[in-house]
Amino acid sequence: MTPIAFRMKLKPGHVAEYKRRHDALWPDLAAALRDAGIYDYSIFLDEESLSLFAVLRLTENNKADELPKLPVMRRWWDYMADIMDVNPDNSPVQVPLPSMFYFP
Ligand code: RM4
Repeated sequence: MTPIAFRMKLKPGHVAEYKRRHDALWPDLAAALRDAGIYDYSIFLDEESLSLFAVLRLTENNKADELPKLPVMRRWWDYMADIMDVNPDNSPVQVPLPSMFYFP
């Protein structure tokens, strides 16, 4: 499937901590992402704006819509809420990014 992308936002002063937490991604979260059909998932940082650009692919019959219901996803979002812009339920504020170019 073609990649999809969205933008999130890091709070100031937490670049190293954001990287550290993702370098140590919980194995049960990695398994949940994989089981939901997510693969080839990257997050890039714009150091100037602190925007985080997530790019990922989804398998054809993915269950990504069900991820927010999983306790491990909720635990991760609670854990990340101190260093990212989040919604009232601690899910990250995500802005979809429409594709403008694709060179497979
Ligand atoms: C991000 C954010 C996303 C999650 C990744 C692994 O910081 O919490 O929702 O998919 O981590």
